[in-house]
Amino acid sequence: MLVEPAQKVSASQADQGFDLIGDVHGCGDLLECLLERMGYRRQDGVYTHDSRRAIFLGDLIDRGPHVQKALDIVRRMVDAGTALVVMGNHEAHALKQCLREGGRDFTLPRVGGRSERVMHETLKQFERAPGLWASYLEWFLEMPLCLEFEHFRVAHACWDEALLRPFLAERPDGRIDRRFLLAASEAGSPEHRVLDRTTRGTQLRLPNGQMIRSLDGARRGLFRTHFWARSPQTYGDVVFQPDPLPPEFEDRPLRDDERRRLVHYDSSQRPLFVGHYWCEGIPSLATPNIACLDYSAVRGGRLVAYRFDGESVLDAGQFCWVDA
Ligand SMILES: [Mn+2]
Repeated sequence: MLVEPAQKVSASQADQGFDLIGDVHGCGDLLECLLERMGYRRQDGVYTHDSRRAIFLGDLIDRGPHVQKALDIVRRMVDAGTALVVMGNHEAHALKQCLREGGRDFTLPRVGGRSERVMHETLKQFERAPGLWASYLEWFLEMPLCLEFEHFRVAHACWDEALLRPFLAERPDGRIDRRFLLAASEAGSPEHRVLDRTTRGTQLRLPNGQMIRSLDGARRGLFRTHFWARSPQTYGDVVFQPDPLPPEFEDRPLRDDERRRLVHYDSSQRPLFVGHYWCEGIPSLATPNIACLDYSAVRGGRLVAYRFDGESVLDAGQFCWVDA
């Protein structure tokens, strides 16, 4: 797999543009349409562009009808060096559920909560190819948690410098391993903090056991928060998800302990690309240096890319997408 140590690109590679692609979630057909729209052509079974490379922001699997196809496209590209990929929370979840300690024991998890049901639907698509699923699990474990280039950064959900700097000092290629994964299954461990923060971002719990009914029918006591408000005062200043907060909570002041748990990615930092947040509508920039590329393709939204040419101020004209 082509991930350079410390994710540094050589001079020749730095001349290329990068096409950053949001959560695919098993929408293999849609992914083909997007790649073709951006000028990628299939050569010897691999989507290739003359002068650009793709970077997938994670969450290739789950929810969609063509998980195998999506994985096949992306793994071929990564193996051939025409794409890079970072791990999403869904790949991390699959690893935790299926990849047991000590090696090659791949097992179906029990059907439990909502995320297990989602994963079971994915595993059904591999019912006749358990060896193939096992090989993809091994591949998920090779995915770096983040990528850092001279002119931009990539993570599935959040770049928390305070956590990622020491992590990258220890693991310059951004990858984890079985030992790390096992340690990360213990809530509150340093490994858990890095994996959870990077693939799932920050969330806050609504007070008094209040629940949000989200668009997929689930009830949640947590809401997803973003990381670019300079001095957020209220829940409404940091909420980042399609499900609105109950109106009485929009103006609720953040407590000090809640504010301390939030992450801030400063506007002076190099551009950052994330997926994860189920955005809707016409793609737009979160800030001039942050773009979220998850536009809910698997829920009938759009599969979105940003065509990055090294600019330090992002440009909404660089979005490219296909409608689901
Ligand atoms: Mn996702």
